[in-house]
Amino acid sequence: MHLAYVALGANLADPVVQIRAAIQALEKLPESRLLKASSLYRTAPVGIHGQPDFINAVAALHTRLSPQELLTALFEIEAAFGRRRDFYHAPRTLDLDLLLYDDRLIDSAFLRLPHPRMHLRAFVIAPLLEIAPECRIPGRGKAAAWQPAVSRQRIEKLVP
Ligand code: PH2
Ligand code: MG
Ligand code: MG
Repeated sequence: MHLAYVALGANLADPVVQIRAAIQALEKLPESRLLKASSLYRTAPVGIHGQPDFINAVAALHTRLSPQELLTALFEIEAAFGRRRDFYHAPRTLDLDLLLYDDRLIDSAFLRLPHPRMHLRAFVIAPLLEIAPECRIPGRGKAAAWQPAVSRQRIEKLVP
């Protein structure tokens, strides 16, 4: 079994409903088991302007899928949720990003691990630390050490 972390994000079409449904979809991934899902967070868009706030969360899974198989399965869930890729950083019904897979480092055209920007995003670091406070990001040290770097990004935990 391998340990993987997935980031969930949405900012279109009732994003709270989308993210809750996406967590249920992760429970049904083949050869995998959902271990934990973080709270939902309302977050200011990072690196994009003039878009609605996002709802974000992070999930931990055990999986027998390879990183590439897992990413392909995540793309299939995005497509099932009506994800369109009209332009780079277009608003989305659902974005599923593979953050970490064991301590693997991968740099291919299809997949980069760890996710290259995860340590710079409060919308990843805060939910990740909620479910995995001791988490380490290969090549970047403890995830908790990046909290100060992202502390100016607006993020609010939703009460369930
Ligand atoms: N995703 C991005 C770019 N910016 N900002 C927030 N708050 N949440 C996201 O999920 C997000 C983003 C690219 O996928
Ligand atoms: Mg993304
Ligand atoms: Mg993505």
